[in-house]
Amino acid sequence: MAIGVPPLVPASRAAIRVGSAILGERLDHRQRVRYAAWVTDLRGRWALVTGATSGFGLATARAIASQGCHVAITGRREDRLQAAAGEIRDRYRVEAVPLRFDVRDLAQVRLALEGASDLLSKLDILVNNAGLALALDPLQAGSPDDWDQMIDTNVKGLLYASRTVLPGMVERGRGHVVNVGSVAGHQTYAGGAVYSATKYAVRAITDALRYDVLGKGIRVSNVEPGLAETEFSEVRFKGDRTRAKTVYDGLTPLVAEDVADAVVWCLTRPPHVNIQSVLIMPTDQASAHAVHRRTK
Ligand code: NDP
Ligand code: 8X3
Repeated sequence: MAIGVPPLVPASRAAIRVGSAILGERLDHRQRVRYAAWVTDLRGRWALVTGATSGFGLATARAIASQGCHVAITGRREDRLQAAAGEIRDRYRVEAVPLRFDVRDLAQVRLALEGASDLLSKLDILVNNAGLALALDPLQAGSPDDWDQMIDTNVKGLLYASRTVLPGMVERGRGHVVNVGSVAGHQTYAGGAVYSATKYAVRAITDALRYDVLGKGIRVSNVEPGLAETEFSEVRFKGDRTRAKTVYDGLTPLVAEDVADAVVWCLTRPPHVNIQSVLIMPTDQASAHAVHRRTK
């Protein structure tokens, strides 16, 4: 599905009724059959995307905004947040609210989200994307500080944002939580013990949340990419750009827009469809361990 393509809108009154009550709407069998091709309309809705100062988060915020959805975007880098919010407003003519906070700090998460006027009372979409990997050391030589940062960001940060946003969704009986997992949440690799553990945890939390909100009109998805060229490897190797580049040597990795496309696809399925998981890999990658690299 191409980003920015307007949704297919059946013209009947019944269709408009369905479309006006997206995300969590219950349809009878006849409606489900009739509107199997109906896509959820994001126009006028509100989404929160964490980690939107670069990579998947920024591309996802843009892609969601291109569908007419207002966005609240988060990250720690104020200059990037302001620039992204300004660009999204100008380009897509939607509201874009920059919220600077560290997802590792529950007090900051709550203060930012509860303090953003009536944001929590209107959020239909939460994309839990903020995250990182640090280093590729074997566990016996690993840095406990790196472990803390990965666990605190990828697992606890996701929990903090979800805990703050979900009560409003439950109250309204609708919503969609999209977590960003990884192929590393299915397979481990050398030097990836803790990063993998965090993404296995994301998968477990996503699956368990589906039970917690069952019957409450809330969809829960896990978008799980393989190798994608963003700032991810630069962060992993602590600013060493040369080493970061070697991760993608000789292969064609995913770009952030590929992942954003998958997120938008999950969000825009008909209301009765919950995409539980999308494992999205480069064609040059068969698994965490099998990558095809062309020699020069
Ligand atoms: P980037 O480094 O480009 O983006 C990471 C984003 O997370 C940034 O916006 C960053 O913002 C934010 N972030 C990191 N730490 C914190 C924090 N403590 N508080 C708030 N925001 C934070 O990487 P990607 O876009 O590639 O990564 C996004 C997600 O995708 C991560 O969860 C990653 O694990 C996952 N992933 C990445 C893959 C890849 O190959 N690239 C593959 C599979 C999954 P700021 O620095 O401004 O705070
Ligand atoms: C990021 C992809 O292969 O570095 O989640 O774990 S990988």
